[in-house]
Amino acid sequence: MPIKRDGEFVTFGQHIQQQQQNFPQAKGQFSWLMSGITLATKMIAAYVRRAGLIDVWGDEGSVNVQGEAVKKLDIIANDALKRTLGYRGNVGIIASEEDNEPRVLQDVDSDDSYIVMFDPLDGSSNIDVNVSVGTIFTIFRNPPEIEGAEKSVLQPGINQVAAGYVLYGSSTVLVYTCGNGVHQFTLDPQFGAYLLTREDMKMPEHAGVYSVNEAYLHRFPPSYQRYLEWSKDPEGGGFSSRYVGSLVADFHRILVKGGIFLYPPTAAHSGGKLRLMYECNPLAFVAEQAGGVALGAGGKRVMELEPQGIHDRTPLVIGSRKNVDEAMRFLG
Ligand code: AHM
Ligand code: MG
Repeated sequence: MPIKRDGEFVTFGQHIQQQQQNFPQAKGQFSWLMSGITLATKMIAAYVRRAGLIDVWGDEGSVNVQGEAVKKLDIIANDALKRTLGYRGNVGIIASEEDNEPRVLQDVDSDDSYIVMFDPLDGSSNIDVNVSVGTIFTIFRNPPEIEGAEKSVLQPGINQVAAGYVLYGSSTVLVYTCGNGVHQFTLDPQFGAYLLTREDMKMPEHAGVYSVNEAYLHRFPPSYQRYLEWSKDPEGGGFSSRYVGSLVADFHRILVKGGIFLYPPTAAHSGGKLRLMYECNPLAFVAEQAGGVALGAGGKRVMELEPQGIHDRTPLVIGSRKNVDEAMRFLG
């Protein structure tokens, strides 16, 4: 049930405004930017709900910068975000996992300019089979002293101002943090509004569940193989397993129920498959704010990795604090 304050439901817009009161550095313009993201995700949710009824299944026919087949819905989601953010005067630069380069929307003329980066439709290979997909976003300040979009966006995750995701699942939920806890909103299709349904979420400290594409086991480094062997050994961890193949869905389950998600280096992706800027940084910010841990290349904290390029990838180990500590006894 939605959480009520003074007998009233709390919408996402109201929540952001209340958060801003606690952050003198966050100006009113920030909620205007966030409303661009919520509008786009409501549009995407509407398309996802009608998949199969309208022509959004299947490949669009091209290959993106990541070398993956572009789905029709990837394009729709990417365009929706670019259009809604394009109208927000305080969004200086946008960068999408689907596009080759970041795009400058406005030149920086104040210290109230932001960079928005997003994975418009995460897990899009699941769309044709009615499995959950998501949108991941992160927001940085647009530093006036740096010239050039590529240089401006190459910031470590610790600089994130806000981050989150929308999961188009059995219901549509939006989870976000701006460094003051993690909050969840559920889209009420009748009102067309995101209503607060979980406040100050905390990830359980440990759970006996791992999430990994285990079909690649023999292509993982031996340390990961040993950890996974221990995890399922009834004399070891005695874990169960869940894997959706949409990062947002796999992560959301861990946020709510605890456990660990791993995307190790593989023979095909020796540096990891998941994208540092569009996927790992935003989820790491959410995980840490909920009391969890996120480690990337070299076992380092994801949010301290220095990006060399906007499409950098990293291995990822993310989840409950004690699960990650346990895993690092094998991986460290
Ligand atoms: P996408 O952003 O192109 O959809 O790719 C990322 C997805 C993640 O959602 C998911 O965790 C991963 O790829 C699954 O990869 P695999 O099929 O190798 O298990
Ligand atoms: Mg993705």
